[in-house]
Amino acid sequence: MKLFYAPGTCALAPHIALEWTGKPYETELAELGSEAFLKINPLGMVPALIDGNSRVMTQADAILKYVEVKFPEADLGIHGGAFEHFEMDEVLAFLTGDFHPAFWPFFVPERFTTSTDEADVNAVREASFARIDRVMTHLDTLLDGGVHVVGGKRTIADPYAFAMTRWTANAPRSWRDYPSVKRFMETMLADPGVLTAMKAQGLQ
Ligand SMILES: N[C@@H](CCC(=O)N[C@@H](CS)C(=O)NCC(=O)O)C(=O)O
Repeated sequence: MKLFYAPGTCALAPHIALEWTGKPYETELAELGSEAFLKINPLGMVPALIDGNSRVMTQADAILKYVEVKFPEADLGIHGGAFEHFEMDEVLAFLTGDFHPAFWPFFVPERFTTSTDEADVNAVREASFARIDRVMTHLDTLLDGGVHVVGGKRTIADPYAFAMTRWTANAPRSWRDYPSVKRFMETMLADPGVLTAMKAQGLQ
């Protein structure tokens, strides 16, 4: 299994999940924007995963789910019935559809305006602060003083939330300003698998 990643991106999530499985895997640094990587993922984004001779798999939540299902012994899924599984899917949809996009105008504001005026670009970036605060506040509510995002246990949702919450380090309100998120992040930052994946990506 080979994971294509770029340091500190949402690809850190499947990297941690793979680490938690305890099974062997490889990683390859993707050169974002390069012709070579566009041949691997025409969308030009990480993460991407290849399992043996499989086609290239994309989309962070789908890749995380693949790792969960492929390695049941790692117990990275939710326990319970229909409602508990709904809660897991609800959280994954929130992380993919609400949380992640809140950061796009923060990181690449120039993509969200046709203006090249620096003040306009900065205005787009500033507009992202309220959206980021909104999703961080919701994550804080989901955590509710606990250290897992869903189901009261370790699941693929934890590294997904962790990888993206790190991005608030340079936002006006960082993860340290949300009490439950802070506790969650500090717990994750003490996890050996998280530390191994971070070190492999050159992060601290
Ligand atoms: N829908 C994709 C989005 C992935 C994504 O936005 N990846 C970012 C890094 S976190 C990326 O590769 N960006 C490169 C670019 O936009 O050029 C997913 O959930 O996997």
